[in-house]
Amino acid sequence: GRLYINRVYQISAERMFQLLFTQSHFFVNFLGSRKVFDLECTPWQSDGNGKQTRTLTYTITINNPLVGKFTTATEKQVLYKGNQGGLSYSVEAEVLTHDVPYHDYFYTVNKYSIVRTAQDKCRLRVCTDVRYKKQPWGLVKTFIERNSWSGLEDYFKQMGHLHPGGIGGADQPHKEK
Ligand code: YK8
Repeated sequence: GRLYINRVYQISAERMFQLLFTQSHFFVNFLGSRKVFDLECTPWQSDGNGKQTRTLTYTITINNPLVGKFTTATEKQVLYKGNQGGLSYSVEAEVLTHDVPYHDYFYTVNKYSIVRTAQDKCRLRVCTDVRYKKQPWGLVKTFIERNSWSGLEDYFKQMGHLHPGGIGGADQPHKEK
């Protein structure tokens, strides 16, 4: 996978969670700026085993000439809360884009980790991975990856820059073993 954000922000871990994983003004504005629309989301629901899940559906505007102008997407998020309560959050999100070429071959997994580093500071890390439901032909795989990474990089760079504290942006992505 790739690490797209890894930085300390001047807000509490709880606040960071609220900003990114509830329908906060920040998040709704952010999606608006990405021309993501028709957002619908279920509330967080506990599965009884310490995990919570929710599902988002939305339509994404794509600025890639190879692809149609829009795609619908379904994002399933699973939340694992740190046992210290409010100190750390880890969210794993599976994103399926339904109307792009080869959509039946691949999906994306984004892992968000929010860890408290001080009373009003937290570290946000975002790692992403492109995964396959069926193995594509080599050339197709290259094509899927090239286009996915560039779209993901663009998205998370902006997310890293847009946070309310106004300090810094996303770090340069790099490959992780
Ligand atoms: C979520 C991954 C791939 C997709 C896109 C597909 C190109 C098709 C490849 C063909 C357009 C918000 C992306 C980037 C759209 C945006 C998705 C976002 C950023 C030509 C082979 C949407 C996180 C997320 C996950 C996956 C991203 C798509 O919160 O390139």
